Amino acid sequence: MSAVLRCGDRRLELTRPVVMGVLNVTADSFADGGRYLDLGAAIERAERMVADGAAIVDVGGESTRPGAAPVPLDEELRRVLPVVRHLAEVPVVVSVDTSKPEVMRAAIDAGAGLVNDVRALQAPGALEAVARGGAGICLMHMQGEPATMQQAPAYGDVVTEVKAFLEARVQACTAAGIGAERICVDPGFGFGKTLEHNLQLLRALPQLGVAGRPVLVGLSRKSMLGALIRRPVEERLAGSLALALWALQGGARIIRTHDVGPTRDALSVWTAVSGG
Ligand code: 7PJ
Repeated sequence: MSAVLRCGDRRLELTRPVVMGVLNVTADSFADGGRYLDLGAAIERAERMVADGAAIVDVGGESTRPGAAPVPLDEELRRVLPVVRHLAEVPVVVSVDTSKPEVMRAAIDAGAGLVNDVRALQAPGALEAVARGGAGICLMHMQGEPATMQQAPAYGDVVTEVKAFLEARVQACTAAGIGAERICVDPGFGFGKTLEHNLQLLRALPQLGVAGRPVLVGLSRKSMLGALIRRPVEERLAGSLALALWALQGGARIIRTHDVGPTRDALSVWTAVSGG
């Protein structure tokens, strides 16, 4: 597996795993909706995550949780751009969590080094926006759309299908001029998946680094943990850390989390034990 992810003019060294901190500038995200709509609060939160050891801060203006309402373009730009602009001055890779090519372009111009797209650049114009902007890209698998994806997820073989999708999207990217060194992939836990699908993907993580690209996982506080440990969102940290360690053992190199400090600690311990 390649140990570098190119993010615009920054290189993310992945010989050791890194943390991506989640910053939702939204009204309705399930874990922290409404808390960071104010610019000052968002920036304070981001700087805390950097101080706690985040290598990437993922700024999102539209919630993708099951059933969430779509956000108009203007509103998404208004939420995301000031935060991206501010963080561009901070030594961290700024990621923009969006599926809209206009938001990708504007965020890259404002200093974002990575695009995190739960629709894997399938919107018209999205491949071109990233290709031209020079940013890195996280390609995530999702079955269906957020509004309905958890109603009846179904696969023949979830691992084969997720892997084939990610391979096809890596190919689409390279064909559009996005160099492989700019790409990471993500099986998309909870995005059109039952608990059993998520568990199968976790067991198969070593196979999911398609084209030798680094694997990013988002497991933090997710409802699969609710199902496993029967605890509300605010009480899923220990479960999230257990999944993060499992994912590292399976080869994941970027851990997306709401809890940067504790996750960074878990990664540091894992890295020391694994001989890194
Ligand atoms: C993910 C994401 C994920 C990537 C969300 C939440 C729900 N992006 N955006 N991977 N999940 N790449 O924050 O738990 O798993 S939204």
